[in-house]
Formats: sequence, C-alpha cells, structure tokens
Amino acid sequence: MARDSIYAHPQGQVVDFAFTEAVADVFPDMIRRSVPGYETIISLLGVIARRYAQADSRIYDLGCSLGAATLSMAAQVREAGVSFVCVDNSSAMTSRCEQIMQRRLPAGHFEVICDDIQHVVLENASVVVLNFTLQFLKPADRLAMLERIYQGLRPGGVLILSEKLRFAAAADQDLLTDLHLEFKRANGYSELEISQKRSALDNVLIPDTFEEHAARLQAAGFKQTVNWFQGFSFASLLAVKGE
Ligand code: GEK
Repeated sequence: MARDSIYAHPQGQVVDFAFTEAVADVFPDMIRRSVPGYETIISLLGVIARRYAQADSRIYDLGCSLGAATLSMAAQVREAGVSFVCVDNSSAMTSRCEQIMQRRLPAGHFEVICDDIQHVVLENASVVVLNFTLQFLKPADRLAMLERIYQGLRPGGVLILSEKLRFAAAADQDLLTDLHLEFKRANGYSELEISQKRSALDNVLIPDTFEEHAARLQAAGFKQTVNWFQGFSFASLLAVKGE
C-alpha cells in the first residue's frame, strides 16, 4: 500500500483539498490512518447489506473512491440479481475503481460512474451507502440529496451514512478533536502534516452534529435512524425507510 506523505513537506500556501491522482494513489493508506474505525465500518457495512439487500435490486455506493464499501458488501450479499452502482466525481478515483471492480466482481454485476452524486438517478435501491461523502456536499444541498435517496429506495430499504461529526458543546468538541489528533500522531503523521491537512480540509469538509443528521434524515422521510458505530468523532448511522 503506497504511503501518504502528501502534506509531509511545507507548502507555501495550502490549497483546498481535492481528490486528485496523487490522493487516489495513496488513498487506502490515507483513510485508514485518518479515520478512526474506517476498516471496521467497511467490514460491518457488508453485514448490514447482507441483512437489507433485496433480490433484483441495486446497491449504490455514493462517493465510492476505490470501492472498498462495494467490495465488502459484494462479499456478503446472498440475494439473486443484486447489482452495484459505484459513483464518484473524481476521475482519478473512478478509473482505479473500475479496474478494481473488473478484477474482483463478475461482469454485468457492477457499474462505475464518474459524476456528481447529485446528478445520478437512483432507482430500485435496497441499500445506499454514503461512507464519508455527504460531508463534502454544500450544507444547503444535503437535504435534497437525502430526499432523492429516499425516493430511490424500495420500501424497507436503508441508507448507511458515515460522517465526521461536530459537537455542539465546546468541551466535547475539544475532547474529541484532541483524541483524533492523537490518533493521527499514533499513525505516524507529523504535526506539519496534521496542520496542513487540517487547513486544506477547512472549507471542504463541513461536519454536522448527530442531531442535525437525525433531523435531516427524518425530514427526508426516514422512519428510524440509529447510530450503530462511533470512533471518536467519526460515526456511522443507519436510516431505515418504512415498509
Ligand atoms: C470509502 N466511500 O472508501 N459527487 C461524487 N463524489 C463526490 C462528491 C460529489 N459531489 N463529493 C465528494 N465526492 C469511500 C470514502 S472519501 C472520504 C469516501 C474521505 C467523493 C470524493 O471524490 C471522494 O472520493 C469521496 O467522495 C470521499 O468507503 O476521503 O474522507
């Protein structure tokens, strides 16, 4: 696995973070060392998909990057006629994802689309995954995205929504930020790398509180939302559409 050293050297002016070729090359290492619980979430997404996948339906992986969530779900789903749709608007990600899927999944069982997830038509879905993607949409666009997902889900279908959370109480925010910094140090990131990456993400990754997510999911129509996983400030929610 190629090691992430993108922010290891001083950058005169740190530009906004983007999912470039350089990022795609080191992405598995970057996300594993930056997101507490990422590998556990990926593995357990498969179990959730195993429970909720419906025969002859689609499973969407929105903001798929290299398709880790899809591979985990494909290894678990047993129903007949399930096909996977992976979407990302970074061509650096989708070109690599396409190659990985061709190696790992049977032809005709998947599609990799390079587009904004806000433009993709969602239909006949039993499971939709937004694994650390909604946080990159403008806050004003997030409800419309969830409404489109809700409309595209079959009755009884689910959305798995993983996000970095914000905390309303300043003391909680400080504590969890501190633990996340320690996690990055423990994974070998230097103070320079941590601070440059933080500046790069400042205007790009805008987190919501759990309460904001829960209220938005309810407004979009979901009947039940549970927080099924949390590693420091990184959480994954399961939202269920009623029968
Ligand atoms: C994983 N889910 O490994 N439309 C399409 N893609 C987008 C958009 C958009 N509007 N905005 C951002 N992306 C993956 C990890 S990474 C999370 C997801 C992270 C894409 C972006 O190009 C990137 O590939 C992905 O969302 C976010 O389970 O890096 O923190």
